[in-house]
Amino acid sequence: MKQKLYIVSNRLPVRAVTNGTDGFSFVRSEGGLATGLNSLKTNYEKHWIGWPGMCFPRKKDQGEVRLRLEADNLHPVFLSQSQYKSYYEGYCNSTLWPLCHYFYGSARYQKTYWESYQKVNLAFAEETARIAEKGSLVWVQDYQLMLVPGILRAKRPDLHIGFFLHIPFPSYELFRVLPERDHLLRGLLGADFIGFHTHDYLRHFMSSVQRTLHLEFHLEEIVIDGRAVHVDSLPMGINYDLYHKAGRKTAVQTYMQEVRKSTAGCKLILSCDRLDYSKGILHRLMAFDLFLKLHPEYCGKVSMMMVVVPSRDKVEKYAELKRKIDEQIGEINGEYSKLGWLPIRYIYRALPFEQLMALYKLCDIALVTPLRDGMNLVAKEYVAAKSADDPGVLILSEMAGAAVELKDAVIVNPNDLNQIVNGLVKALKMPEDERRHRLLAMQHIVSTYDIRQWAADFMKEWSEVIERNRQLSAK
Ligand code: GDG
Repeated sequence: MKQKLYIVSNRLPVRAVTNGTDGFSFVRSEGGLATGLNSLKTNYEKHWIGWPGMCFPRKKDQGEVRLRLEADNLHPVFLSQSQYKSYYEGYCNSTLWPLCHYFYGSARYQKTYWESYQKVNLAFAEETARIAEKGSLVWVQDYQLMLVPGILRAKRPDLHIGFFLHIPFPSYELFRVLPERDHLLRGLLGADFIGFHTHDYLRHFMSSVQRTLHLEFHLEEIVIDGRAVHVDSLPMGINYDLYHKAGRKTAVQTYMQEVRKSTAGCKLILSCDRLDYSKGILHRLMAFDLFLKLHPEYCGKVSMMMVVVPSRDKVEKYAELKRKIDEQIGEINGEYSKLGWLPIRYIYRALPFEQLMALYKLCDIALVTPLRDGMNLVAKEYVAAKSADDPGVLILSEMAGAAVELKDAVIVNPNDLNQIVNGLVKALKMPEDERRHRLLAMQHIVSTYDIRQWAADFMKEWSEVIERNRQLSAK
């Protein structure tokens, strides 16, 4: 019989959408995580616990949603509108997110946010405790659910608990600012194994544990309540083949031709992110403005293809960012446009996969300049999508976790607009041989350590930790 693996994440890999006036249906929203975990399907029977993407106030609807989802091993946790506001928009995205991305001054502290975060984490842990089979594996994901491992361990000590943090773990000097720092750390330490994207995040976590909880650690192991918690850095990868082979799809080629028709003779720069201040979109726009000012020879010859995917736009900071982006694009286009040439083409919506792939394939440069980013998968996807016969250049912020692996990108500090401008000029002038050499070196890394390898490594290391703990407790 297959071992059961329960994945607990804020969202299920499907989301409910309203259908007409009363009904609803489910759309799959497969991200990288779902793909990586699907590759483990031969070894485990997978179950997923998470929010179905919509609030269902009526008990009758909740019952129906549960019935329909459970047929696919998906287990919903329902949130009320007010929980969505205070837990998700509140503690998750107005307190933890800005703090972990070094936007200390933007973090909001409200008692109701924290109370709601605790309640929702409890609800996720209770649902997991209710359905998980004895002795099975529970893999909790990300900053929305940092208390779940601790609650679950208290309720169900028979379970094996893993945790992966997808965003940066900030330095102790920032983390200590959180009034609830002890609770969050103790929550995380309920896991047997905790993974981070980079070694730096891991170090920050270790020093927070040591200085906040005064626990000792040896190498990558912390001892708490007579139990060992192991930590490691495992940079998340992508489904390399999916992106590398995307250009063969007819739909992708058709979109490429369409875009090419209206941008002939122009070098294209890709800018693609969720709407988020951590992604450095405003700095990127300022840098592009400066680039056009300092290098008028490129006017009419270079365009930026800017895709911004709506996200958290009910949070005031995000709504304000959207307004500023719109304004700045308007100003740049107003100032530099010529008949037949637009400096920035702007799309504010998520593109279908094939259209995004057409942009990855067509753009000569990807400008990925977050001010902070746990990893940044767009950088890896762009590298995978390009090919040796048309080698693109990746300009990458040193503040993205991806910069640890992608050393052959043109690395810039996103706070220095001149570095971005120089990066653009360097990329535009780079000889084809050098572009190819850099691309192939990065493709080697991204294809070797892909999402399947990441998931498999996490599971392997976690099972070794479980085995060691078993032997320790048998002594
Ligand atoms: C968090 C961390 C970490 C983007 N535009 C479109 C679209 N996308 C897809 C990309 C990519 C994903 O969204 C974005 O992933 P990122 O990693 O860049 O950023 P976050 O959403 O902030 O993710 C991050 C990640 O978790 C994983 O651990 O890397 O640091 O913040 O896959 O392809 N997809 C479609 N249309 C778009 O217009 N279809």
